[in-house]
Amino acid sequence: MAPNLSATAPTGVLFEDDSLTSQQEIMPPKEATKPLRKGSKKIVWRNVLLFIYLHIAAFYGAWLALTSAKLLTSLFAYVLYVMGGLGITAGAHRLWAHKSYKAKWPLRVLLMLFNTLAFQNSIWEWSRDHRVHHKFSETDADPHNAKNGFFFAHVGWLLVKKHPDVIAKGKQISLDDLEKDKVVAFQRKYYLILMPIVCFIIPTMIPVYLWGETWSNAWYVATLFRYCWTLNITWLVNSAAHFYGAKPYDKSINPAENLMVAVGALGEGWHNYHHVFPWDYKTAELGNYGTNWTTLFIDMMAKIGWAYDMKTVSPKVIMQRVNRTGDGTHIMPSQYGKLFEHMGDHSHEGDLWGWGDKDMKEEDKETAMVINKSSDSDKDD
Ligand code: ST9
Ligand code: ZN
Ligand code: ZN
Repeated sequence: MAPNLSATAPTGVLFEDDSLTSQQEIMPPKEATKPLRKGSKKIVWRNVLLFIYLHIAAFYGAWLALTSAKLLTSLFAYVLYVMGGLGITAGAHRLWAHKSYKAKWPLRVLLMLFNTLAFQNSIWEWSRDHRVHHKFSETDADPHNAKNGFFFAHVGWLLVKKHPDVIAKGKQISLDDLEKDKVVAFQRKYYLILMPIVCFIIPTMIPVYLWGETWSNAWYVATLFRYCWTLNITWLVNSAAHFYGAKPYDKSINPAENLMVAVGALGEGWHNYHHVFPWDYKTAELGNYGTNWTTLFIDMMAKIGWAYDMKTVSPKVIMQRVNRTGDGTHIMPSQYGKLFEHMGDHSHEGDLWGWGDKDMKEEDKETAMVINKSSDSDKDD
């Protein structure tokens, strides 16, 4: 159909057959002039097929849980989800990627085993990619750059080759602490033996041998449904919590406060706070255990002395940041924030990956509150 043009001036690129538009005016949109993103869109078909199988099997497992599996098998799957989840949240995430607290060796071993149960690659690889995610957040160097869309941030990034920037920029991040940790090194070295045993074989055998479950129910419910569920909940932190929610701490970034994700991900949905203060062991401002089981777990471990030097941000520094860059949705009364308006600014500029980032300001270290402080923590941070 011919366009109905009332004006005589050329209209620019409205219709491809617009006779009033000269060829010179038909410029490709700016985006299209960019070179194609090298590497990152090369599909890895092995992963695509494995994830399709996993998701179909997980749906079948959910159906079996409702129709034929023993209640104990479903409860077992739930407990495994929480254990594997803690291996990611309290382990790979808050302990190893962000150094937001320290753990004695028994807790590190426990978290390493929990982490292996979740099979999200070795702690070393997970932490490296996660530091890169924080330090170069939402750029091509971010492994699951949410600017590429919800699907890419959720799972798409695991189905394609990495963007060259991820690898180049990733090499700039210090991993010395992870190299030195013997528990991390052990898991990395034996990952391909440990992971199948801990994530797939033992969870399938326990229901069969301990309470007479069928192999099929054990495999599809306790193993594949539970694994797929834990993966998707984790991925929601990268997808949903980078798209939906309020931004009380920094409105200029995409990570947001997402209650639904926080509940499912054992406290990891308070993502606006977490990207602003990645070295806070609570990954949230308030110590609300109901929406943050991981904080409850770490605090319990601190009670028996296995967790210590838990770093958190002082209310004064938080309110300064809320006043300066928040979107106005912070739950504290605004007058409370105003009290701190003139107190100077100790909050972070630029992205940090966590405690010990070379760009972390000394004054931020000094104003941090350290809970359950160890006597040797000064030389050891
Ligand atoms: C999984 C991980 O699901 C999920 C992580 C989610 C993170 C969430 C964070 C949110 C906050 C925490 C919330 C937790 C909530 C938990 C709730 C729980 C209830 N820097 O990797 P390659 C080098 S995993 C520097 O093969 P390709 C690398 O060393 C699921 N260098 O890249 C290597 O060098 P060399 C199961 C880097 O070929 C080379 O590059 N696992 C970096 O592009 C090639 O490395 C899978 O599905 C870096 N950052 O392949 C496996 N990265 O050769 C998926 C790489 O010298 N992965 N390098 O050794 C793969 O198959 C591949 O990695 C790929 C990319 C296809 C994705
Ligand atoms: Zn994030
Ligand atoms: Zn993080």
